[in-house]
Amino acid sequence: MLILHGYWRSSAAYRVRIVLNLLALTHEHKSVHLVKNGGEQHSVEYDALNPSHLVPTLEDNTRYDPVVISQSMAIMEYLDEVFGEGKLTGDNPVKRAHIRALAQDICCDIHPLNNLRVIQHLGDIASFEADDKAQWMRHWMATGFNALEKKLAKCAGQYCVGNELSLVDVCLIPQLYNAHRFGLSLDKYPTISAIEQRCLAIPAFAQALPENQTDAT
Ligand SMILES: N[C@@H](CCC(=O)N[C@@H](CS)C(=O)NCC(=O)O)C(=O)O
Repeated sequence: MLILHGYWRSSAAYRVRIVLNLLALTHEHKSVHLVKNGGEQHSVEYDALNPSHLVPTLEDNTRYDPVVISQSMAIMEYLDEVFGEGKLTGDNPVKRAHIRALAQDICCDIHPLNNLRVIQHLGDIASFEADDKAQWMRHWMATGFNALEKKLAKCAGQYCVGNELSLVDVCLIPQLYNAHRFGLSLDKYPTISAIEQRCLAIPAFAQALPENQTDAT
């Protein structure tokens, strides 16, 4: 059995849900509530699984030697390699590098600045209120999307890289969910917006939406 430890609103877990759906992999979902009781990611049980106290974490018990994997990019590449045909990651070294670079523009340069613990710390040390936090979120998303729009304008077809889905689309859609949540207009991003419409029309993406998860409140 594949077990995904995640949270409905976690964009990193949302990425992995999309890949599980695209590969038609049945899995058990274990909810780690990031807010309740100070955050279940800090519990002793979860610490034993992932001392980084971040979701997602994947357990793969289908193997002779069960494995525990953290980091959504590592999880997605593992799933694509083991259960898929490696198509989401690219079928040659140049394409793989290109896909990883664009995915990391989102996962490494935008998303960490939007993370819950960063926002909470800004409240603690700089007295950020809700509006300041939302402005911070929008600022870093806009900074990232300004560059991404230019890059995608050169390489997109139906999807971010040509006409086949890749991990770039998988990372983009959850980040756009956050953009809507924090009120960032996408008017300046026609390429990104068109890709969002196409991806959300695919059942694997729609089923992975936060609101469609059993732990959504
Ligand atoms: N680089 C990690 C990031 C994981 C991450 O930041 N997860 C967030 C939710 S999207 C989290 O667990 N936050 C908990 C916290 O900030 O306390 C990955 O891609 O898996």
